[in-house]
Amino acid sequence: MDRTFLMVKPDGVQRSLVGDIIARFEKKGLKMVAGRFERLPEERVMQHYAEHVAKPFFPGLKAYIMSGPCFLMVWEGKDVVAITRAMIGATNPREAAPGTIRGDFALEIGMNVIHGSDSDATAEREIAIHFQPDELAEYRRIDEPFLYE
Ligand code: DAT
Ligand code: MG
Repeated sequence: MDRTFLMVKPDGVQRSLVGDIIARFEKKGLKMVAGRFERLPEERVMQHYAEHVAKPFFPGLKAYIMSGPCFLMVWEGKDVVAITRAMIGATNPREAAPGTIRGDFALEIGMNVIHGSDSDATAEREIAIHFQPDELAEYRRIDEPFLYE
């Protein structure tokens, strides 16, 4: 089954949005297979945002992402990367469509509530940065026969 790495950022945690965000993915039919509440160490922030370290916004992004605990998750489902990116919405919450997480819950690009992997390759890389293989649970959702045809 396809997997992705999702992370509620410190603003989402501070604003008590973790439950609402998890509920959206659960109700969609996706399956959470790992979760951890954690303030990210600098080393993993640098690995996670390797593609952005040289950009002008990176110092602000790093300070923000380390400013408080995040909620880190791995989710499974068919086409889970594309589905969750669509549910998360555009990077800039001002441009994110209503009904998306960023469209409904945020105003600023520098505090956009949630991270989601943008491809299968990125997902594999990000899951490996943040989780050990034995932290991913294997189980069936009891409603799977009514989710997949
Ligand atoms: P996404 O999180 O939608 O995958 P991204 O990978 O391009 O977006 O950027 C990672 C994060 O960096 C993004 O969620 C918010 C921040 N960011 C991106 N572009 C920015 C900008 N122009 N100014 C401030 N922060 C930015
Ligand atoms: Mg990205």
